Amino acid sequence: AMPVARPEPQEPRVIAHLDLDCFYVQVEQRRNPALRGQPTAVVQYNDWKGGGLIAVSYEARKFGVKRSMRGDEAKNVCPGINLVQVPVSRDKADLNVYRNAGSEVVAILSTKGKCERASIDEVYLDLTDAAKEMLLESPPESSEFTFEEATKSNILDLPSDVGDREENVKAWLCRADANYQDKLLACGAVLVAQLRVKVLEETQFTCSAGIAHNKMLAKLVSGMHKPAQQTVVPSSSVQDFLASLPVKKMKQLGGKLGSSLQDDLGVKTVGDLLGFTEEKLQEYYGVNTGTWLWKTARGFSGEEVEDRLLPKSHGCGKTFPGPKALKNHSSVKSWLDKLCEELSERIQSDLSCNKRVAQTLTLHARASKENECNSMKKFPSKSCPLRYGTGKIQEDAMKLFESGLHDFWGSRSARWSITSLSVTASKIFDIPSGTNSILKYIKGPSSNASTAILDSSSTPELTPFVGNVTQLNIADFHEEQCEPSSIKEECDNSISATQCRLIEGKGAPKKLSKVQGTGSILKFLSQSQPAQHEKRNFDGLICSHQGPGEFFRS
Ligand code: DCP
Ligand code: CA
Ligand code: CA
Repeated sequence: AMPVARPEPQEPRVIAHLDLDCFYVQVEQRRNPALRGQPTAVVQYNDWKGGGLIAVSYEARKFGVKRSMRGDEAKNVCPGINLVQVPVSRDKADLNVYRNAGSEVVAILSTKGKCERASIDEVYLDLTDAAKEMLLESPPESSEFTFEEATKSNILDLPSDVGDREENVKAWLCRADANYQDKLLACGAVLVAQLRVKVLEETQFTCSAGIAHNKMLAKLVSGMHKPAQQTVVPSSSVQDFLASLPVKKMKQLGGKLGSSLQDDLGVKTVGDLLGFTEEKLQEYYGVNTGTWLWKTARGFSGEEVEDRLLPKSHGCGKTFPGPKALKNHSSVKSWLDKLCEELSERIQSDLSCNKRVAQTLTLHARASKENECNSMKKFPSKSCPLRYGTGKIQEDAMKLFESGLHDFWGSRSARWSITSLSVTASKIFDIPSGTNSILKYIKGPSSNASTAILDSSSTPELTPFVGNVTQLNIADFHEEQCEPSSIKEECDNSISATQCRLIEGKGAPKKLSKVQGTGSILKFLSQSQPAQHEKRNFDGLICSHQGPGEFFRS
C-alpha cells in the first residue's frame, strides 16, 4: 500500500524506538552464560553447509561474520565461533523462546507510556507525558542531574568522536537555555536510559534506542549506534540527517515507490525530495502519497504509537530453498498441516490467554515454474474467514493453496515448485463481553456458522473468498528487516505464552482482563463439543487458567 500522511499533533511529542541487540544470540547467551562475550551465532536448523545464520553476536561481527552466511562460511572467517541451533519443533524453527523473551522486555517498557510491540524484538514508546512530568518535577538541568547512562547518548547535533564526549552530552542534556522541545527530548533520553538499564537488570538483555519527536525519526536512528547505545534526534539536526539518507533506507521507500523516486525523479536521498513542491509530488504519486513524501522530506510524521502489547497477527512459515522445493500436492499438504498445527496452537493460546479472536486466514507462497523465465508472476496470496480448530485450518489452508495454484498455474501443464509457504491469522479482535458478540466475533460478522462452532460433527461449507488479499499487511508477518530472499525459515512478530503469565502477573492492560462472563459461555459451548484429549494441552501448559480455546479445537 502507498503511504499516507497522518495529521500531525499540535504539541511536540517524545517517541522512542527500542530494538534488542543481536536478539536471538542474547537469548541463547542467557540460557548458556558460557557464551557471553564470545563470538556466537544462532543458526537455523539445516543440514546444508552448516545451516543459515539468523543472528550474529557483535563479537562475531568483528570477524566479518554476517547474517547472510552459512555456518561453514562463518567458521572460515571466525574459527572460534559458537554456533547455536535454533530450537526445532514439527521440523521447523520454534521461536517461542524468543517471543517469550521479547514479551519480558515489552512488559518492562510498557510501564512508562503508550507501548507498541512492533516486532519480535522492537517496541515504540510514546514518552510524551512522562517527559513532561519529568520536566516539571526534576528537569535535567537541576543540579543533581547526573545520570551516567544518559550522558552516553549520541546526540545527532554533537560531534560523536571528540574527547570530552560525555561532558558535551551532559551539557546538551542540561542546557538551561534549550527550547521546550529539546528539553522534552533530553527528558526522553533520560527516561529511555533508565528503561534500558531496567531491561538489562531484569532480563540481562541490552538494547539500542532512538529518541525523537516522531516514530519515523526514532526508528531511523535506533540502529545507528549499536549495541547498547541510544541516539537522540533534536529538531535542529533533522534536515542534515535526512539530506544524506538514501531513500531506500526508509521503511516505506524500500520497494517500488523508492525505485520510482530514484529512476523517474533522480531522487537518491530523502533530502533530494526537497527540490519538489508538494503539488509536483502529488502529480506524480497522487494526493496522499505526494503529501506524505513532502512531509517525510521535512522529517514530519504524524503516525501515532499504537497502544498494543500483543501482535497484530500470527504467522508461521517455512522456506524450501533449492533442492528442498516442494513439487507435489502431498508434500505441500504435509508441510501446510504442520504450519497450521502451530498456527492453531498460537491462536488458541491467544484466545484463552488474551481473549482475542483472529478472523482471517491467509496463505502466502512463493513458487517457480520450471522451464519458464516467467519470474514476474507471483503466487497470489489467498484469504478466507478463519475457522477455529486445527483440522479446519488445515483443510482451509489447503483449499487456499489449491486456489492460488490454480491462478498461478492456470491450465497449462507446467511443473511447479514451491519455495516458501506461510499461513497467517490476522484481523485479531478482543472479544467484547456478552454472549452474542462472542459468537458473532468467533464466526465472523456475516456468516451463519454458530452451529458449526457448537456442533463438532458437522463440517460447515467453506466458502473461501479467493480474491487476492488487499488488506493484509505483509509487515505484520515479516519483520521489517526480513529480506524476502533470505534463508529465513520463519520470522514474525508474534507473542506467546509467557506474555500470558507476564500480563496476568504484572498488571494487565485493561483490555486484556475486562472480559466478563466469557468463562461460563465457553463452558456452555464445551458441552456441545466433546473434549479432545489426544492432543497435548498447549494452553494449559502455558497459562494458569484453562482457556476457552479448548472448545473450538477440532
Ligand atoms: N531474524 C531472523 N531472520 C532475519 C532477520 C531477523 O530470524 N532475516 C531474527 C533473529 C534476530 C531477530 O530476528 O536476532 C531480530 O532481528 P534484527 O534484525 O533486529 O537483528 P538482531 O537483533 O539479530 O541484530 P541487531 O543488533 O542488528 O538488531
Ligand atoms: Ca535487533
Ligand atoms: Ca529488529
